[in-house]
Amino acid sequence: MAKVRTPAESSIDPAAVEMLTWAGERGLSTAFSRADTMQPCPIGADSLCCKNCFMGPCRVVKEGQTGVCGATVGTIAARNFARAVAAGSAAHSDHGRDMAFILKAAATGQARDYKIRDPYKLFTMAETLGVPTQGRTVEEIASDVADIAISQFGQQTGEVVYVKRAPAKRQKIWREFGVAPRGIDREVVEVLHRTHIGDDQDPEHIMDAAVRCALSDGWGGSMLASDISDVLFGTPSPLLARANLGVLKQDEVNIIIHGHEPTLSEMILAATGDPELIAYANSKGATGINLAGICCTSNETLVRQGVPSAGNFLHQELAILTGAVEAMVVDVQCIMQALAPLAENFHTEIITTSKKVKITGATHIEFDEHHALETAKEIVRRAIDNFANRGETHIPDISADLVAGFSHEYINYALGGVFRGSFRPLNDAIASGRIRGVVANVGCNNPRVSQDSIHQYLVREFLKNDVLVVETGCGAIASAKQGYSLGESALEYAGPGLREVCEAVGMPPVLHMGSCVDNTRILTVLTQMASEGGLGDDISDIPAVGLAPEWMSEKALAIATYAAASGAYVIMGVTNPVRGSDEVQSLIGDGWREKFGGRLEFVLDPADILQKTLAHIDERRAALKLPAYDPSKWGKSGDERMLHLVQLPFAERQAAMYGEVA
Ligand code: XCC
Ligand code: SF4
Repeated sequence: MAKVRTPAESSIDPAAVEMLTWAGERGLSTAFSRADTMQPCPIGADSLCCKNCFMGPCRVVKEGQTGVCGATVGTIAARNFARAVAAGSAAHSDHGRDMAFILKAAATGQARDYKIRDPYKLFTMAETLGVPTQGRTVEEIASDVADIAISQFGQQTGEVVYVKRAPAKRQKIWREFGVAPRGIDREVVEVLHRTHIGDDQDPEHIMDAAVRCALSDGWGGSMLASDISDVLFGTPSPLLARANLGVLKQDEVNIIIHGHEPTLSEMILAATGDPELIAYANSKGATGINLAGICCTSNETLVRQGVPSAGNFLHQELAILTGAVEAMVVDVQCIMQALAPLAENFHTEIITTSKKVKITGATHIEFDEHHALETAKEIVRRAIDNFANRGETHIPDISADLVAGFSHEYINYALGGVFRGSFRPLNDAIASGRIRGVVANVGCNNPRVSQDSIHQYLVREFLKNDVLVVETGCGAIASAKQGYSLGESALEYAGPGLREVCEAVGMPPVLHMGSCVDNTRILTVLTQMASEGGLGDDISDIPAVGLAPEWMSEKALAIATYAAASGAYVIMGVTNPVRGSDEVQSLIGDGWREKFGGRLEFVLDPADILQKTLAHIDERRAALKLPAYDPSKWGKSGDERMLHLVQLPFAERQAAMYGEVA
C-alpha cells in the first residue's frame, strides 16, 4: 500500500493545503489522494507496453524480448512517444483551427459578437501569409487571412507558411533532415499511420515523424492559435491581476472558466459586465458577479483582461471544494473527469460548452459563434440562479498580486521604446553577463510531485543566478500564486545583474507570457534574439533552456519536441516516459543534438535540473565567447543605482545600462 501524503506534503501552496485538509475531513477524494493510491503502471511508465494491435497488448520486460509481431523495445518506445506527440499536437492545433474559423466568421459578419481588436497584429499575419493589405478593409484582409490559416491544416504539400518565421539557418536544418512540416493535419495522420502495426519500425525514422508533427504544431497550429487570439481579443500587454483561490468571493456569484479556448470565455467576461445581469444578481442577494479562471482559459483571459486566476491544473477540484462556485464552465483539455462527481457534493454546476467535449453529470450548453453572447448570458443567468443553493463555504483567504501579459511585441517595446523597439538591450544584457541566460519554465502540475514545489524551487534558484525566466501555462500560474510575477516580490530573490536590468526596464524577472499555445511566443522571442545579433544566428546558439518540471500532458511532449527541434535544450521532470529504451533516450539526446542542436532529456531530481540548466547556459556563453558569468561585477545596491538611472534622460539611461558590452 502506497504512502498517503499529508496535505502539506501534497502541495506547497497554502491555499491547496487548506483545501486538502478540508477535503480530507469530509472524506472527499482529489487527484492528490488518488495519485497516492493509484500507483503508475510500472510497465507503461517505462514505455515497455504496446497495444497497437490486438495480438497484444504486449509487455516487453525481459532482455531481448519482443512483441508478438517482433517489435523491439526501441520501436515500441518510439511509437508510444510519437503517438503522444501526435495527440498533443492535434489538441493544440485543433484549437488553432477553431480560432481560424471564428476569425472567418467574424470577418464575414457571421459572428457579430466578435470584432477585430488588433488590426496591427492582423497586418503582421497578412504579411507572413502573403495577403495583400493595400486599399482593403480590415474585414477583407481578415477573411483572406482566415482562409489561408484554415488551409494550413489540410495542406498536403510544400511547407506550413509559418516555417519561414524561423531563423534561416533553422529552416535549412529542417529541410535537410526532411522534417519541415507540410500540412498540420497531414503530419498528425502520418504519425498515426506510421505507428500502426506493421509500418515504420526504425526508431529514428519514427522519431523524425514525431518531430515533423510537433513542428507543425509549434510553427503551425499553436502559432496560429496565439496570433488569431491576439487579433480577436487583443495582443497582451502588462496588467495587474490576482491569483489563487482567494480570488473567489463570498458575497458574489462565482463563475469559473476552465480549459483552453478564449472564444466563449471572452463572451462570458462581457456578460458578467452586463448591467441587467448584475442587477439580476443583486436581486438574488449577491453583490456582484465574479469571474475567475483555471488552467489556460485562465491564462488567455488573464493576460488580456486581467481576469483573476483561481489557480492551475491541480486547483480545479479545490475550487469546487470551496462550495462557493456557482458554475464551472469548461471547454476543452485538462478538465478532470472527477469534477462532475465531486460537484455532486456541492451546488456547483459543471457546464460543458464545446462541441467536442461532453461530460457525464455535467450540463451541456453548446457554444456556437453565431450566438456567442446570448449563450454566455444564458450561462451567467444560470449561475446567478444557482447562488441561492449554496451550502457551507470555505474560501481560503490566500491570493497574490501579479503582473501578466508579456507578449513578444510588448517585450520588444519595453526594451527599446516605441521608436527603437528591439531585442538589442536584452541581447546586450546577456552578452555583458548581467543576465546569465534565459529559461522558459512552462507546463503542468502533476500530483506525483508536491504541487508547484519544483516550479518554485527552480524559479527562485534561477533568479538568484541572474537567469531571466519566461513562463506560460500552469507553470506561470504557479509563479503568479507565489508572487514571483510581481517585480517587487520577485526581485528580492534576484541576483544583482538581473535586478539591475529589470529595475531599469521596469519589468519583473519572471514574465508571464500566456497559455500553452503561447509557447510559440517564446519561439518568436528566441528567433528575434537570434536575428538581433550578438548571440549567434540560430535558436540553438542562445544561452537558453526550456523546462517542464511538473508536466503531465501529451501536449507537453509535443511542445518539448518542437522546442528541441527548434534548437532548444529541453528538460522535463517527474518521470521519464522512454526510460525503457536506451536507444530512444539517446535519439532524443545526442541524436537530436547532432541534427537539430537541441535535445530533450528527462531529469527527475530538481537539483540536477538546475545544475544541467546552468551548465548549458554557461556552455552556450562560452561557445559565443561571452564573458563567463560573474555576479560580483554588478552593483550591490540596485535601488541606489536605479534612483540614479531613472533621473537620467532616456538615451543616457540606455547608454549607462547597456553601453559597456564586452
Ligand atoms: Fe493543461 Fe494548459 Fe498542462 Fe496546464 S500546462 S495542465 S496542459 S493547462 Ni500546458
Ligand atoms: Fe504486440 Fe506488435 Fe501488436 Fe504491439 S504491434 S501489440 S508489439 S503484436
